[in-house]
Amino acid sequence: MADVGLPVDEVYEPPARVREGALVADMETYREMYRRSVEDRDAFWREMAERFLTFSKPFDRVVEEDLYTGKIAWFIGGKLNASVQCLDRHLAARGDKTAILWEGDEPGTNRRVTYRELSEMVNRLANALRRRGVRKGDRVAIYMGMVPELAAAMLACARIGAIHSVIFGGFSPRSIRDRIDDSTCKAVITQDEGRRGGRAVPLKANVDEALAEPGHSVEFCIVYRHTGTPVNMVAGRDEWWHDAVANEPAECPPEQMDSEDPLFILYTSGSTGKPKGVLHTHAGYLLHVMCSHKYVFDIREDDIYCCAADVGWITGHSYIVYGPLGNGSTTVMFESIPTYPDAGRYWDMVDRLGITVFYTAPTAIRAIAREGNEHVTKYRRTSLRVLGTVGEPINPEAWRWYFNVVGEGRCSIVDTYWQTETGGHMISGLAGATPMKPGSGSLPFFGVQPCVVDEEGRELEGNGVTGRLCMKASWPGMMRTVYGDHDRFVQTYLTTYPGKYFTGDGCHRDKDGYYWITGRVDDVLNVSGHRLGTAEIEGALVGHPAVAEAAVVGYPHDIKGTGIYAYVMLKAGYTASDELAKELRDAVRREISAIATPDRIQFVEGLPKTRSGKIMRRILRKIAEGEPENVGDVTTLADPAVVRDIIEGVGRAR
Ligand code: 6R9
Repeated sequence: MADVGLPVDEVYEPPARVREGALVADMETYREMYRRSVEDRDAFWREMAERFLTFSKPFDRVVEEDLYTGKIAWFIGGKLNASVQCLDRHLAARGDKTAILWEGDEPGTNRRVTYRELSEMVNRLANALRRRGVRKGDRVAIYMGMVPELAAAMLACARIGAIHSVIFGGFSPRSIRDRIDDSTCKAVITQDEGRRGGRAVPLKANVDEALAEPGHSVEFCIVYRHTGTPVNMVAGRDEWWHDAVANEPAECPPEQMDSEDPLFILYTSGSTGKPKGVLHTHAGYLLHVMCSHKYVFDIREDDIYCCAADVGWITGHSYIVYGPLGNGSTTVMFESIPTYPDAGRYWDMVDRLGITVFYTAPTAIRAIAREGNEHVTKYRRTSLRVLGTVGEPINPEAWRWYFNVVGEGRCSIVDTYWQTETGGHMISGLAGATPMKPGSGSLPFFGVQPCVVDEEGRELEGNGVTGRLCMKASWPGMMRTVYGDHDRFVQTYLTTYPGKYFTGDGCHRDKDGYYWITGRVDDVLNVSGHRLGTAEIEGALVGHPAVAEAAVVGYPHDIKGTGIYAYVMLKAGYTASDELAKELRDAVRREISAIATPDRIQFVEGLPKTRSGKIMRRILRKIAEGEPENVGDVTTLADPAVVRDIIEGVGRAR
């Protein structure tokens, strides 16, 4: 059996043009900085905090942590405000610099919002919120599309010390209500409609439905007018954004926040229970995302930086809003989808906006790669210097396509491993320094102390080990608690392996100390007593030229205990056949081992995904187990219809 992390024996050096002038341009510098960040942690983070943040009252101590009780605090005693870090500090030198470069749903519809304009928007809205009774510590729900006002709403909350809870614009009214109730939000900021891939998203109507049943905590809604489509406005509750800010001054004194005061809540699903409200704070979170944004992507003053994620997810919070704005960068906000109007949209946008750093997810890369290279090669892409990936392990095939076809070998790829809970990057290369291996997140970011443990929690020392990924110490951007349920925080993350933070991911550390994430351990299959990562099998399937995407789950098997069920989506131009199924089995056998051979292969037209692009294995598992009636709620999927198609196709599995 091959290594579980499926390490690929290929190394790519960062291209010379990327290394030249980089903040960290060689591995010696990285190693020395990393060494200091763990061996002399206080001094390292004190220096970083002083360099990246502006405290109105300096902090007394750097860190206090107890990974048994989950009491974690950074930059203790310091006072600052995240909105000041992202706006006020930049006004003198960068007031006229574009803060947010918006690309609307239709190609070429752009808006440039300078730091000065953004600051005014934020201050006016902050005043409006304060006037309506929002105080420090109050929760405010934000349910919007990808418009600059979304970032402004977040920063306006931060300015007055309110805790924002952004709810992804694709969530259903039920999910909105659950989240509003869980953190008793006092207000909702929304918009009339969003736009995505030529379709309207009824944001305001969804909020109305969420609030239809009485008994909620919401006192008022502010509605930003985006598409202009008429929406229902509830008298005494709803007010237009433009009316609410019309007479507000463009200056709003920021609340002086303690380093450890909450900045936001973001709900994320675990393997069990309802979504958890992951809580992040002002100083530690902001420092971690600014510092990682700067070093990982090697951000320079003139960069046009684009993270194509949605602000409704942690990637958007950290690497569209807080990291880039904290650093005074120009951050692109993309309202559309990678395949609208066609699979060339990203590269069309890259050329028109002059994007230099581009950050997206493997699922998007695979989706556009299957449509053919001509969608890429018809654009120049000469502005690109750094490419990033996040969200799931990237299979080497997709990595090579990103590197060779999109980047033409001229760009570095940073594969950034992290989680909602971690706030920012945990394992990632630095664009200008780290030799790249396709499919590996590579090495820990500064201050991050990963370790690999076996199932009993024993730490596996040295290289060439496979196990579960934990963190031995806290880092500034670490979540502080589950909102309203500290026990759940401790239970979920700190008790599986006492004294360590458990990521829930499996991983392999190769001979060079590079980390290879093998996927959630909840997805590990035990086949005839052999452990297999679903991601590993998927990687082997996707390595076949006919395969666009694959998802593997386990199902009960009389002899093996767990059998392997593979859902396979083919690239355009290929058709399902027994022959192809055989070829795929051979490929898996070849890539991994005979024990990894799928027992059943079902060719499908699409896979059930959340709107953030994560495959919903729970659903696929139920179908593979022969219990399609138990797939549960599919309404939050990007395309609920695929589930029906898959269920209908079960009989044709080969
Ligand atoms: C940022 C984000 C977290 C989970 C995480 C892991 C997977 C994220 C990855 C990756 C391999 C990467 N993941 N980035 N796996 N390589 N570069 O995605 O946060 O939505 O909370 O998901 O995503 O399994 O545990 P979140």
